Amino acid sequence: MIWVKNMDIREFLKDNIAVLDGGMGTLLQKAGLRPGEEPELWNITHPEVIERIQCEYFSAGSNVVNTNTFGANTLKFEKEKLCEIVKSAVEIAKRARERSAGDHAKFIALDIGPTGKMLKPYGDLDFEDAVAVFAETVRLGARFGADLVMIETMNDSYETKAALLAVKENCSLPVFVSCAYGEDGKLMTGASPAAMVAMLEGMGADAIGANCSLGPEKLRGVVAELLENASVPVLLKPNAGLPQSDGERTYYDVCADDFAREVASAVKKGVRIAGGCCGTTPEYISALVRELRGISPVPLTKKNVTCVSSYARAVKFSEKPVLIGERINPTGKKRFKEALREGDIGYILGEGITQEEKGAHVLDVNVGLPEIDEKAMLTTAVSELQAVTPLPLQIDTADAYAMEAALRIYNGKAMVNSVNGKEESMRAVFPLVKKYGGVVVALTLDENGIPKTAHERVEIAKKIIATAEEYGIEKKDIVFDTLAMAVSADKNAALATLGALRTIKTELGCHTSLGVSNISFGLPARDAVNSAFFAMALENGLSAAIMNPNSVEMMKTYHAFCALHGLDENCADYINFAANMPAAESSAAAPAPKAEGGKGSTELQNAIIKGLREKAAALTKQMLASNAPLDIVQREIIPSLDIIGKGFEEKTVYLPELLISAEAAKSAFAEIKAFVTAKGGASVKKCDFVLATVKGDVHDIGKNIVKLLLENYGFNVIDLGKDVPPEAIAEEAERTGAPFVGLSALMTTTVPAMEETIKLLRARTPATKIIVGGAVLTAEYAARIGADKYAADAMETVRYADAVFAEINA
Ligand code: B12
Repeated sequence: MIWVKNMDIREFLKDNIAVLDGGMGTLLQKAGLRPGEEPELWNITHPEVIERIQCEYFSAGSNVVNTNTFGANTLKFEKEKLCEIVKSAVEIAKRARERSAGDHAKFIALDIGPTGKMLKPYGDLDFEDAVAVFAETVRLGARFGADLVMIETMNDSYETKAALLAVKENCSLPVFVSCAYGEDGKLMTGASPAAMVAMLEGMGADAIGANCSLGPEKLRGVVAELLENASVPVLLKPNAGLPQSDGERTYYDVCADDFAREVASAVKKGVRIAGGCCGTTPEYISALVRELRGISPVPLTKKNVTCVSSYARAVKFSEKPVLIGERINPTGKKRFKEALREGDIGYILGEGITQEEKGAHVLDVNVGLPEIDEKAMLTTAVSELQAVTPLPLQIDTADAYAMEAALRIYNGKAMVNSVNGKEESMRAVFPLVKKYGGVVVALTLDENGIPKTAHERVEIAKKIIATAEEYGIEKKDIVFDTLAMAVSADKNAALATLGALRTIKTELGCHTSLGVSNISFGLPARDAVNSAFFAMALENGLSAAIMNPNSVEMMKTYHAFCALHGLDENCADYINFAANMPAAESSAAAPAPKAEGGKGSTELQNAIIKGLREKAAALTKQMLASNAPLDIVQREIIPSLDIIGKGFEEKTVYLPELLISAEAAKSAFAEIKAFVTAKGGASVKKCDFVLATVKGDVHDIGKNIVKLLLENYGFNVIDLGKDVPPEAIAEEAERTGAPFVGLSALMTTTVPAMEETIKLLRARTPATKIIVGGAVLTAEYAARIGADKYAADAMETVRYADAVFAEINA
């Protein structure tokens, strides 16, 4: 392959391995970049340094060199400055390419890193604002002549989606997307490589990979999962191992030769695009190029994986049938309709969580009612559901505007319900599936209605496949619903549906889905008919069922089928299901409810664990009628946060869930606070009490409880909030002359800030009594860092403060 300028890297990749560059940040630090200085500004202040490094990379054999624009975005720079930065970044890279040695292919990638902010609902950056931030940089990069875009080091799937959408909507350049996976093989917010491949490939990424975070050896598992799922080229750009410090300097623990050998072995397994991240240098790239000599690329293969995903989970359509919960749908449900009219999202979330608990793998979301704004309701329902359940969703609407809006903000690769054989339907839905990705449910009906025979339904399926192909949608992303019709109205209804199902599965090689319960319409004892039909359909190749997971009959059928079909090792799932069946249904006694892995033992605890803000507040309000406020804190709020915190430590819970639970805990606490305040608290004010969570720490739930109780006992609490620098605390203590200062810290990493604050207080207000608390502290540690008192909880704080106050005033 002879490289020519302006060649499309996708062409190059067809039969070549592409070598990327190595680290930039670490080299800039060596060249004098100071801590806190923005590396992107060096495009303007030190262009010669950037050019030298990039020239060295090209000369070492890199086919792709990134512009020095990792953090170049409008959140960090004014628009004009950003333009100047990106313009000079691309120009520098072009000069480096001209000056460099070797006549190998040389591409310039516009480098895009994360914004550093969390997106809503976990953080405060709006999804569309994130898209706009990335879009600005993308437009500049394309305008100044980058050959491709490299989105890298992303650690959250939602932000990655925003970045990719911005690229797709603002230029036609090829785009590679690479994420930073942790030791557990997941992104910080929980996505697995398979989930990321599903979403990114669906949206049209040209290559997908892993970079940064770890050395090449530790990324082996991640790479294997990427290769197993991705049909597009896989990219690998690891660190030179882990950073180590010898006291004076930081170095990385994998040398160039070991790095090159390990990365080359990944290339032999199928990686197509390889380079290095933090700690790697031109020497590493030279070693890699040497190691890759003579290795030919592993041919790319279509993986034909049918997969839907959420921010955390990938659900594959393979052997085990997929259960799609049908309950979020107002059809025939009076209470649901009321909830929709009243905008009662809590009801919808409750339906979602129950179905998840009952074993659904995907949740159908249909909120269509003529009298409501479906687009607004659907997007709200989708984002709120995604905040409380990791299950992928099936967006179910006949309104293309609502569908687009929901697909746009969906975090992952959604199921789309539905398209059908009508021209109009296909023209409306396929472009959306192409743009946002998705697995679309296709109903085998067209302008002439629902055909009576299996044969005609299969013909419609063929037409749908052919039209989808025109839009660039592969048949792996279509799941056919051959339409279950009431058997009470047509005795052959079930057989026609099953015949079409079998042919589509075996002859057309497509996955299938059915809304199972329609079959029994008009009949008594519907569960019996539904579950028999479900079993027949599964036997005829049903891949997924839209069904009611609360129906014990249906779940029995499902678990029995899986066990009988060799899909359930040692019948473990079946046995577990049978053991937990409601007592009336099972011959064994139903187990008593108990707190088990990740679950609370009361309704309020579970509401907090699940992050149901409204429910947590409502339950707390109810409980306040007959329980002491502090008891609710001790018995409900703290244990539930402990459960979620333990899950977080054990990596069964990810940051989004932790954040959502904290929000629910706060809403419960707000009720308690309102209750206590309304009761009036103490009437006599005792004295000032300065309270703060120390610098670097944003945990404030515990501190706020302490505050509430102190106020209730008559102290005038001056709450400085969270993440408070030592100086600010000392200043306030000095200004007020408060006899007490309370400090909270919840992380090992922030205890030093507590110690620093105590030192400062001792110097400036030696008479102040310092009380410390927070989950990581112990009495011994508190004594060691010079505190007067360690209090394990809010009540102990009050008792101590009261005692000292009495002493002072004696
Ligand atoms: C909720 C929570 C969050 C919420 C906080 C929301 C908020 N507004 O507070 C969010 C999601 C934002 C969060 C973020 C993070 N968290 Co967090 N979080 C928790 C969690 C689950 C519960 C904390 C809590 O509120 N407990 C309930 C309260 C009531 O208990 P408490 O604080 O101990 O308070 C009581 C007593 O200690 C005492 N007390 C507290 N303060 C004070 C002050 C005084 C003066 C006194 C006298 C007494 C006192 O009285 C209180 C009432 O009885 C804990 C796990 C756990 N079980 O503790 C992890 C935990 C603290 N978080 C942890 C981590 C790692 C993080 C993150 C770094 C995660 C990340 N990768 O981003 C970030 C940190 C951000 C930062 N810079 O601070 C780790 C800390 C590990 C460690 N040992 O250092 C923990 C332990 C989880 C874990 N097991 O891994 N977190």
